[in-house]
Amino acid sequence: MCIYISGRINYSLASHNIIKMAIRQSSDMNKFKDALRSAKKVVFLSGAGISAESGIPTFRGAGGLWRKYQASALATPGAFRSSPSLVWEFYHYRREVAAKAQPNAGHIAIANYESKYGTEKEITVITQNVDGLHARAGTKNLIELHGNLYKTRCTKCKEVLINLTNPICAALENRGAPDANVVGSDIPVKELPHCQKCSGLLRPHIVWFGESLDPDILQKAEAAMESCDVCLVVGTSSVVYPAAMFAPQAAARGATVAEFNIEPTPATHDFQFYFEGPCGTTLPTALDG
Ligand code: BV8
Ligand code: ZN
Repeated sequence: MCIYISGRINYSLASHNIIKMAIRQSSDMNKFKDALRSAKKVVFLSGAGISAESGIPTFRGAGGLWRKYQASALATPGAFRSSPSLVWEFYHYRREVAAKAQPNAGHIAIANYESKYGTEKEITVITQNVDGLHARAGTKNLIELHGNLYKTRCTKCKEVLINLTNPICAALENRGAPDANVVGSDIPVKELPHCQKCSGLLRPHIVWFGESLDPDILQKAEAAMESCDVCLVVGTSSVVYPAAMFAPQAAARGATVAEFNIEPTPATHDFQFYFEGPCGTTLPTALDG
């Protein structure tokens, strides 16, 4: 059976699958483990996929919707300006989901690897996730690129605080239901979380789309990426910048990069190693010494 693609190039479906299979085949795990054993500086770069097996929906997977919204449509300053109530319901829901979730074998394998080799190697975990599961698994040297669900920032005095209370304010009690048939969000602004110091409206201390990352955090992450020998890219679709640039740049300067994902990503061809499968299974194998 032939398929025609633009430019009237046609190739058999069979060869199409062979090409895909070639990309999709997992790499030689023993070869990767040799490279990891001799590494002095190791970086883990994680995305939503590492928390998928903890029951936290990823952005682009089936669970990427809350009510009728794409998560990325709510994670913007514009959404917060136009409906702080809706955005707070969204984050309240995610705080509740993450609080009930447990770190999975992938998070734990990374934390155990750090405690076992952290004295002889420089090990850094850079995460795009805001769910706090790496820290709860025991990871110490952690860079949270995009903030954390359990931190708030005052929109007036900019104070950043850790806030673990659930619900974060009385008005959010029993709110945040993800069902598509829940319409609207009408919590008056005065009942949303406010700053104890200056009574300014609080927002999640999270980097939204269109917002710059904290320069110090970005600098720390870039320094780790520029000097690592081995980088393990775990559970990320590699489509959100600047995080999506990090691993391809490391591979381009000669670092050994291994991708752990359930499917290839736009960056897979940049990397020497690709291990297909849930990272709760593949990471413990890769990190067991
Ligand atoms: C910036 C916090 C400079 C929020 C996040 C137009 C205007 C402004 C900016 C832009 C623009 N166009 C492009 C940009 C840049 C933009 C961007 O990259 N957009 C993309 C969509 C093209 N970036 C930004 O805005 C960044 N800031 O550029 O500042 C600037 C400033 C002003 C103007 C211009 C530039 C800020 C980006 C940070 C946004 N905040 N998170 C929140 O969480 O609520 S990003 C958020 O999405 C995540 O943190 C993560 O980074 C990203 C999601 O990606 P993933 O984590 O990879 O998750 P995803 O679901 O996509 O993929 C999951 C993967 O796991 C899949 O590959 C799947 O196969 C795999 N998987 C699933 N299960 C498993 C698994 N793998 C292994 N095991 C499993 N079990
Ligand atoms: Zn304040």
